[in-house]
Amino acid sequence: MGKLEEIAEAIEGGKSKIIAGLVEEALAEGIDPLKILNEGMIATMGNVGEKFKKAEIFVPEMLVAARAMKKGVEVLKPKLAAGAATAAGKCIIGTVSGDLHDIGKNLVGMMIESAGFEVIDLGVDVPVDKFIETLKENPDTKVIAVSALLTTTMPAMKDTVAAIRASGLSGFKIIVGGAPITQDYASQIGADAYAPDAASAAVVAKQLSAA
Ligand code: B1M
Repeated sequence: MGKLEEIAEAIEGGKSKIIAGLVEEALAEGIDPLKILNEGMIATMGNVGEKFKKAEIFVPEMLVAARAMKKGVEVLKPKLAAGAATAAGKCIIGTVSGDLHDIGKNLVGMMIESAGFEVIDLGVDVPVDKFIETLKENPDTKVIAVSALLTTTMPAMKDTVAAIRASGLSGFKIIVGGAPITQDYASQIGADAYAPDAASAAVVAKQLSAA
């Protein structure tokens, strides 16, 4: 079995204790960190989601897989976020109210940080008021990044964008993303940009903050 398959199997089986070692071994074998992330980890979470949809596994299995993935990402982080250098400004990031998914949001935060931003991570299940309060405390914020993973929390994303606009605060751009989010939806709710994945979120953040 190849190292990526071993990583995938360990994540799917929620083997948090061995995942860090496997990722280190993969890096030592010279496997590209992005390949480990995309093929060994993100693709595996897709499989986990499919199995959940078919009721082959349940929430506890999804949870332990997520924990294992986080442990693996910790090992990859210094490799993926190696480029942090220039001061691009502040970015406030969070997953919307009612939504507890944070792996994608954490990856987005990590890539935005490596693009030179100071990232203020509000975590998951972030009430609209928290975004606005943090924005008031950090008037030099350049980017607000809002994540949602559930179709049922897409309305919370819409409310978040609307409330930020209604606050009258300005000088920043809003980027949205997450599995159920599309460019169309982003435009519909008045976000400045949509990004399909963490790497493009960092590129878009940089472009918008320079505009
Ligand atoms: Co949940 N879950 N989950 N879950 N979960 C999904 C999302 C689901 C698709 C599974 C499925 O049914 N196939 C499904 C949603 C269905 C839908 O809405 N249509 C689902 C469900 C139903 C649920 C619960 C309702 C289950 C239940 O309780 N019955 C429940 C909801 C809890 C809540 O939030 N209130 C729930 C709970 C959980 C756990 C807590 C157990 C766990 C999350 C743990 C954690 O995050 N700490 C979990 C997990 C692990 C998943 C799956 C399996 C994996 C998610 C993940 O981490 N993917 C997921 C299935 C799937 O995604 N295929 C699923 C890897 C990650 C890297 O990808 O987050 O998509 P992702 O991020 C991507 C892009 O989306 C993008 O960049 C990242 C890649 O580079 N991106 C952005 C994300 N945010 C962005 C922001 C941006 C730009 C890009 O700009 C700001």
